[in-house]
Amino acid sequence: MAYTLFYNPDSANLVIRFALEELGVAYDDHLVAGRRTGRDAAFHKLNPTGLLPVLVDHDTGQPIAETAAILLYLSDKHGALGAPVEDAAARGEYLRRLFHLSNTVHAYLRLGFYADRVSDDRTVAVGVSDWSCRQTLEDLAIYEELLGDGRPWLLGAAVSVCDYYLAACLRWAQLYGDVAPALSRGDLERFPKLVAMLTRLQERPAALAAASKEGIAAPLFLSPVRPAG
Ligand SMILES: N[C@@H](CCC(=O)N[C@@H](CS)C(=O)NCC(=O)O)C(=O)O
Repeated sequence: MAYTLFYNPDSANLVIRFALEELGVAYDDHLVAGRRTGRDAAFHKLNPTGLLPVLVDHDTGQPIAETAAILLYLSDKHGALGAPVEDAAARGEYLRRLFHLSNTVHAYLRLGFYADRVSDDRTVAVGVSDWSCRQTLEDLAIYEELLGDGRPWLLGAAVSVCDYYLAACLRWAQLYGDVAPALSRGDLERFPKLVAMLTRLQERPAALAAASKEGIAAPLFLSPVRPAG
């Protein structure tokens, strides 16, 4: 095995699994249940934040954490699903989108998912959740505009980790949240090019293979359903 993916079904590790399946590399996985506060000492040694995902690269024995860091690491190491350093223009575009997905889209959604952790006051939690939803809708308008030149994928002609990262965030936004899911299918209908991209992505064999390994049934990104359990 080249890698071990530490995971909890339908958590941020799902994005990494999409990338591993697209790359066709050999990996196994290790289930880590529960919330970060309850995770065991061995896991905290791999990632002191207690957060998933963690990917161990068996070439180095090193654990890598943080979704975007793992995606960048894999795309660089395997020369696919991203853009090479040598192509400065494409690389700049890749890094810009990947970092935005990580430090803005995913981060805002996390606030909405865990709004109950922000405050015990229900009114505050609802406000945080609503704010997270509004911010995400603003970001989706940017991605819709990006697809406006007819490109099939966010970075252009080829699918990339950015497509999967955005799609997974939108899946979770329709399913989870302490207060309420951030988005509905109706919200997504305002972005038809994005919907077309998600439709293509959720039919890819790698996407379906990754989902099935986490007990997730189709459809993956548009009107998804929660996995059982
Ligand atoms: N900044 C981290 C966030 C990852 C994250 O939110 N992980 C969630 C799973 S979706 C987690 O481990 N949550 C457990 C908890 O907060 O108790 C990343 O990008 O990887």
